[in-house]
Amino acid sequence: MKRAFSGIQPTNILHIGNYLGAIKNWVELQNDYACIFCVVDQHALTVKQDPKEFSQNILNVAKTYLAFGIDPNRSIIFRQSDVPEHTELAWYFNTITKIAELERMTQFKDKAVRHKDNINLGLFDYPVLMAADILLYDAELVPVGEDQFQHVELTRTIAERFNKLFGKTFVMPEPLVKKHGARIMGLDDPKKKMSKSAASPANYISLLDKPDVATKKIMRAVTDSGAEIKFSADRPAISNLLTIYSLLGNLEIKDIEKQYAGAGYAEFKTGLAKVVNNFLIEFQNKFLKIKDEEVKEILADGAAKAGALARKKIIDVRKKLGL
Ligand code: AQP
Repeated sequence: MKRAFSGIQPTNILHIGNYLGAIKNWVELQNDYACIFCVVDQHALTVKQDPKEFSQNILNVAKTYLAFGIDPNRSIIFRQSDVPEHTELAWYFNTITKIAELERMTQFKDKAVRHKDNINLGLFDYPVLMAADILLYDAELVPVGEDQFQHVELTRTIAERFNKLFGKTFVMPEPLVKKHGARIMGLDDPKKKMSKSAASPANYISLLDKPDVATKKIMRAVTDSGAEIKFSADRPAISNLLTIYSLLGNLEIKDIEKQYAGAGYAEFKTGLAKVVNNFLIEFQNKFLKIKDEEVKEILADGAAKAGALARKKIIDVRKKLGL
């Protein structure tokens, strides 16, 4: 069976964009791929974390995977810091990655603006660690949202370069970016993607938002000029809300447009809030039933399985490098 790898940073509680752009696709992939899903906690350290909150966020991300249907009996679920081969491989990749290549990464440029007081080396080097995450496991497929596409491209460049320099070692991974939901935009700024480390919680709908909080965020979401409920490239705000409505409500956009023909934003947003809250309540009911202890056991088991694969690979890499 071919292998797929993906991960999410525990920088906060996950949002509906993380679900629609990533986890939703992972659940289906389990039927056709041997999947490895990581909680990439070392990546998250590139942005300031409160240690206590961070520990709980790590468990919560794994719990989110489980609540959405990632099955630990079929897929490996583990955390990055439990398998030190990730950072070891990243170091080797650092020595063959060009600074100019990292300077082109849009996520770095974007985060450097948002986290002006903490533009650290780890933030700059993030894509190299991500390349190590993927290549360590010979993953053929990497399901991600659109924002991560550039990082997977760089991963391919690094794999190709290493293979050329030291002989065939790494499998060339393919990104899997789904057409719908790959880029859910911020509710407070539909020109930028929804992001869990955004400065304001009004940017995102967290998967653990209570219904009244989610409703408030939706009712206050930015709208475009013109009152029509119609999807269009030059109307990013309403198009984003329609996308969310369609994906969480399992409805075609054209049917939603028909339903709200002649209606105002308030009526449409009330309908959207209902759909979002139904989705959140169903998720939260499952999430809250999963105990921390249960998650810790699943992560330990996952680390043992991932660690065995990683050790085998790193031995080969060291040999190729002459170490
Ligand atoms: N807005 C989004 N729409 C669709 N997919 C998204 N993803 C993230 N935001 C959206 C996808 O979710 C996965 C997890 O991403 P991550 O946590 O590793 O980092 P990220 O891409 O930087 O996500 P965030 O939410 O913006 O987190 P922060 O604020 O911590 O950086 C990836 O597959 C991503 O594509």
